[in-house]
Amino acid sequence: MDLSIVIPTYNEKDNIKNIVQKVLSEFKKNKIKGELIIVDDNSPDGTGKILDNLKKSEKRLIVIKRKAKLGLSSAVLDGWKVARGNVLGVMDADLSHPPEKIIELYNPLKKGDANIAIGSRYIPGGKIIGWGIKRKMMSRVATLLSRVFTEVRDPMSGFFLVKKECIKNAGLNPRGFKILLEVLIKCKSLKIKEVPITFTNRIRGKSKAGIGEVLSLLKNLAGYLKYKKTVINEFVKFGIVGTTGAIINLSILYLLTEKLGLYYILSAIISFLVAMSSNFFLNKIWTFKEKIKIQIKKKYLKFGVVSTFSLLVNLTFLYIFTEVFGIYYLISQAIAIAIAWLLNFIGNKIWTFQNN
Ligand SMILES: Nc1nc2c(ncn2[C@@H]2O[C@H](COP(=O)(O)OP(=O)(O)O)[C@@H](O)[C@H]2O)c(=O)[nH]1
Ligand SMILES: [Mg+2]
Repeated sequence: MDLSIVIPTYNEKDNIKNIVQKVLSEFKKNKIKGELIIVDDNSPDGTGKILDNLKKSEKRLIVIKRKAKLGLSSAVLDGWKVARGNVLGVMDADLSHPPEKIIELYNPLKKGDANIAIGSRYIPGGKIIGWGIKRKMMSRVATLLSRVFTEVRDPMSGFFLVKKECIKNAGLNPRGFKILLEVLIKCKSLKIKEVPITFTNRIRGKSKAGIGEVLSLLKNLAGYLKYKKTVINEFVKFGIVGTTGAIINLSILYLLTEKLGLYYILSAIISFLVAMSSNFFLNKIWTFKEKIKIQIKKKYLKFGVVSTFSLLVNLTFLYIFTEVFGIYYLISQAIAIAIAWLLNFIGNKIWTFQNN
């Protein structure tokens, strides 16, 4: 057996037959020795019965029935446990992930060019059809947050193939909705290939992603800090650099205004620019360990954009906390600085100093 694809299902009666037939016909068409493993959580809509019928005629279909809705990641892991292929995969039952892309994901693994291939919505050529603005925003924010831990463009994708040897002994956490991120963080020596896909929102059935899934993602993200000590390291260094920046800013402001007699607003602009530049260089070479020369102009500009944005965020929160919530302005500012500082770090880590 070469390839085992797992599809977790919960209430997918209107999609299940279609997706099973499409995946199996992709195996046939591309001469892949594959099996399809459906893990159903006792769907009350009768998905299980349809599966029983399909199984009679499809010998490459394996059905695992679990007692209750036990979660998406755990369903995938249970499917992988019985998988016989040396390449394991996942996709949704709702036809959001195009089955005709399976071969494009499979080829780089077969050739040895990669050991994990991801169907990606956020690289050139990839797109999303049928999501409203709210869902798009939520996906973007979650993706940005998780990119603190990985350089993959679409670490929230639910469509990927990975060599079995990569996930062995990785200790993957069964709690959660995003098994790919789990794999990207815990598996070592991954050679990653992202393949653009068009994600089409489900036409039939309801999405199971809700507030519970968002909360579990945030919890998992916090836990990932443990695995990515470099992120904590960078965060601390970023904080130290910021503190030196503040000292430089105040000193120059003082010198220019008091000793050279410059108008204090002009001094403030100059001292801001000097401090920002010093922050930029220190973060480039010390915090994020880059060669000084790499894309210096472009990155300087990006750093400037993030710094300015974070200053605006700071002022906005200062205003809201003080004027709307009536908090004492110094306390408002302390909270606002913390928020702006976190965004400043994330923005620079995943945008300015991301090198792919
Ligand atoms: N077995 C199982 N499958 C689930 C569970 N939650 C979601 N799924 C399935 O996982 C896939 C992704 O869920 P979906 O609702 O499409 O999420 P979305 O694409 O993020 O909106 C679908 O095939 C669902 O049927 C679960 O708790 N157990
Ligand atoms: Mg879906």
